[in-house]
Amino acid sequence: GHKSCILWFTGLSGAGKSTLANAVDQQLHERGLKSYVLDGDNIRHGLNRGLGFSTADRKENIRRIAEVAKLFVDAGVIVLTAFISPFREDRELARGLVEPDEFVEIYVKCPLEECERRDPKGLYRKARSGEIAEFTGITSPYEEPLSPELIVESGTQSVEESVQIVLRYLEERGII
Ligand code: GGZ
Repeated sequence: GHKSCILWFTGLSGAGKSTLANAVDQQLHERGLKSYVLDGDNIRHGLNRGLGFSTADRKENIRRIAEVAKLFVDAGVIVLTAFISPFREDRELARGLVEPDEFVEIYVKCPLEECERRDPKGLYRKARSGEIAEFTGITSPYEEPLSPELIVESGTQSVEESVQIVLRYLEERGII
């Protein structure tokens, strides 16, 4: 068996949050555990369609995601959320919705320069040219976590290494 919890991935666009969350999800699945990934693909295109990237919309985006994540915990699932979630206040709100031992904040830390160098979707280039306004790290803030449960250095570590760090932590904590 396992304890249900929220694995809250936070970090810049292109840091690798979704990639890591999905890789961890796959490992949990292989161990027969019930888990589910919430990310832009299933939330920003559905429930939160209509929300943009102003501060107010990002806060509402994260608030709804946190409430949905709490429902997954109630349902006995390990839920992995992969959103920039740039504001400390909003991440703390999410943390406050569940028991202290049910929230694991994972900072997917990658230098802005590296995210911008990778620029998988060409969004940083568009942000620099002014084609996209309020882009995180360029023209909109990212507040680094002050005391996350885990920091994963995605600029220097492989996805496999990062997955192992997350799984080892969950084992040590008795979550899985
Ligand atoms: C940041 C943006 C923006 C702006 C579109 N700023 O790399 P991606 O493409 O796939 O991930 C980014 C995603 C961020 O959505 P989140 O819901 O995670 O953001 S937040 O938690 O701040 O609400 C990026 C894309 O959407 N994107 N415009 N202006 N990222």
